[in-house]
Amino acid sequence: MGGMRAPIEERFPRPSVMGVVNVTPDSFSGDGIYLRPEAAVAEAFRMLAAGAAIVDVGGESTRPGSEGVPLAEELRRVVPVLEGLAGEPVSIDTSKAEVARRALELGAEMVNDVTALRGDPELAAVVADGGCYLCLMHMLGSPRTMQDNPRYDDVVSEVKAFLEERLAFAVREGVREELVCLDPGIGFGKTVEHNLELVRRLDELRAIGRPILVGFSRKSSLGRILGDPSARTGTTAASVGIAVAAFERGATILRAHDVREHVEALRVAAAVAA
Ligand code: HH2
Repeated sequence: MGGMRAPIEERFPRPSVMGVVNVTPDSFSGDGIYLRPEAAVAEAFRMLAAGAAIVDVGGESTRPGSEGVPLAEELRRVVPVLEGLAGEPVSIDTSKAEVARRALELGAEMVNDVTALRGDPELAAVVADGGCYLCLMHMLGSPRTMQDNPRYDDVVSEVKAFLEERLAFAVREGVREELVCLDPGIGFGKTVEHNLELVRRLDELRAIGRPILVGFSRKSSLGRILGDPSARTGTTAASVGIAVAAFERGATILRAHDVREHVEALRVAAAVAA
């Protein structure tokens, strides 16, 4: 599991794109075409060739309303894909310690846990022992119920306090702080206005001092902003637009399905910022 890793902001300079590889039958974004491992691996290689800094492999859908998936099924989905991506930069999107352990053995360099180490009491130790990168994400409630009327007094300060607390927890459990990035969890217990407010005031999350990952790609808020109140997904162009807005407000890693479009747009936005 390879020595001391560089700080996450060195390994993933701003902006870096994380490509989404969902090995699930039921992803919200309708991209669950990768249940065949060869198809998922081929798509991941296309993303890397298009400029993704890392690909995020997930075998459990976390879309609104979804239930969890048993350990054996999650392993059955992701292990062949991880094997096919040996030697490539891979993140494992899981909240299960055993899935993370297998993924790290197979060369994954990041654990992306949408429960921010609340889901499985063993996961913190797996990450600490593996010396891998870690993404801690905010979620209100659980995927089954999170979109049932989410409420905050101030969404940004509540998400910030949560991420600070989970970061402190991870460090107490032995995770090196410089390996951690933080994520506001777009769509995870948030209305359209909550999601927009989190991007608008991203500087307040940056003030925690850790790189920020934003995953707004194809999420339903984008379709709703474009005028469809019952939208379940967003378009590529809308995804790119919000990714550039997030980058300009300090985001470091952008999690995206349409990698080439994001890489090109962000490269131009970064040239303006330079
Ligand atoms: N969003 C999804 C899944 N994992 N991880 C992080 N860190 N941030 C996110 O915003 C995030 C995430 C949901 O999107 P997707 O993977 O496209 O869909 P599904 O969970 O339905 O497979």
